[in-house]
Amino acid sequence: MPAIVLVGAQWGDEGKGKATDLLGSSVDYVVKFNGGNNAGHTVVIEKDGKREKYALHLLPSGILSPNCTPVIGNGVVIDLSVLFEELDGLQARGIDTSKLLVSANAHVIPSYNRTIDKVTERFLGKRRIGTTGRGIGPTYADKMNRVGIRIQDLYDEGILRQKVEAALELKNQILAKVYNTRGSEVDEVVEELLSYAGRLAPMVADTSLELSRALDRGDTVLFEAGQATLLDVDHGTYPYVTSSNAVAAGACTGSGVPPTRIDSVIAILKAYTTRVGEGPFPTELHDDMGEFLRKTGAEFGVTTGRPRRCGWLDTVIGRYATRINGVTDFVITKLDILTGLEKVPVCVAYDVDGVRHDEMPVNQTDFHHAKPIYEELPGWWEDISRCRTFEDLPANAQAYVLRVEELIGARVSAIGVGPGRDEIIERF
Ligand code: 2SA
Ligand code: GDP
Ligand code: MG
Repeated sequence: MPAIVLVGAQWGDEGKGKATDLLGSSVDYVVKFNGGNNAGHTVVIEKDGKREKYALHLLPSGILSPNCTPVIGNGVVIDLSVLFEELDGLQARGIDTSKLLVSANAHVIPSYNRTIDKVTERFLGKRRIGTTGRGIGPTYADKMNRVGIRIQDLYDEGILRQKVEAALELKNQILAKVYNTRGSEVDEVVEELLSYAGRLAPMVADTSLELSRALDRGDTVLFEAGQATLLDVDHGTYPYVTSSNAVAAGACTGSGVPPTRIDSVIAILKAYTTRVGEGPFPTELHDDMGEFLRKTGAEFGVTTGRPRRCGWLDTVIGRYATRINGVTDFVITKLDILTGLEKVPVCVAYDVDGVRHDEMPVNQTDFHHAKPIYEELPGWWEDISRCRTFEDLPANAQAYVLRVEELIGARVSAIGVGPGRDEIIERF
């Protein structure tokens, strides 16, 4: 399987980082193709007999696998201060980061876009999106408006200055007049961006060409999505989405590798559902059960520490993820968190103002009104964290996986039973 895309099936934090890290040892390249340091992946690795935890934001999870070349593709937006902070942090822990490649076409998050992200959210008040405040939306908006700053601009000071001047002319006025906030100085912004250019230079590459040659050689390339299907700007719960294409198709535009070269799509589906930020969430639990999932599943944001909203598994969303991403295989994560429940409810369809919907409503107003229709599956009490084959699982846990597989319409090839690298069941 030379080109594999890995995506989140729900609203993110499904455990993509762990899945990528797991595959990382057998792949040659791991490519981040969308988003930026709004992402947060936790990877737990056994090192010298001890469990070590790594939180990654901007860097692809493949950076933790020694033989893997990590790539930041053209579809990513890069906060350079965060990039070097993350690299320094990993180097201090003995991780070799020297193979990292960064696309010359990727966009840079200038400091003024972080300011705009934060003040816009404050201004929106109740209508806010609940962004991570990392400047993601304003930077993608600049890209589409054709006023964005790209990595390659750091090596042409004249162009860089022109772009910053043009951007600030408008943005400083908006900041002052609408938000009553001080703007940025052109010189300061240019100077800060140029200060990274030297250290970045050896990493800058034509990553599309590099990946094309890698695939020609028969190397294995893993494309790792940030965020997830329902946070995708086109196919998610708009406007409560991120500003990039987090679905499998985004791997092509975000890396410069064409669709005809993609061989398989793996979607990560958490055994229940979580969401951070605002927006509709039909199976959300506001009771003790929601608190149980948050506590047992340690559902707090890796980037901002925000408590995640929690609810039951929604297989309407799972089916939608199968269709939109062309999923060939699912990995169900965190099945261990559901241990100890008498019944495990699974949403199979929605009731929208008295009408049953088996598929994701195309109209967002309908989705906001969707009430889950549940099927209750029998639970299990046995600790499953040491199970390593499907047959090791208690009968009711097996039945849960098989029913979910039927409802989402694609094969479940692996099941997570704990956060560790080895706490996984592979099904062939
Ligand atoms: P943004 O900052 O413009 O991308 O925010 C827009 C929406 O996208 C959601 N979003 C996320 N949802 C889940 N996890 C994310 N990353 C961190 C993590 C979250 C954290 O992996 O733990 O630490 O808070 C992520 N990034 C963006 C966001 O909540 C908005 O709804
Ligand atoms: P990502 O954004 O999709 O990479 O996911 P996050 O890293 O933000 O959140 C997933 C969390 O679940 C991390 O803390 C992982 O260590 C943890 N995790 C992943 N798979 C499993 C699993 O099967 N069981 C348990 N208990 N934890 C898991
Ligand atoms: Mg995350």
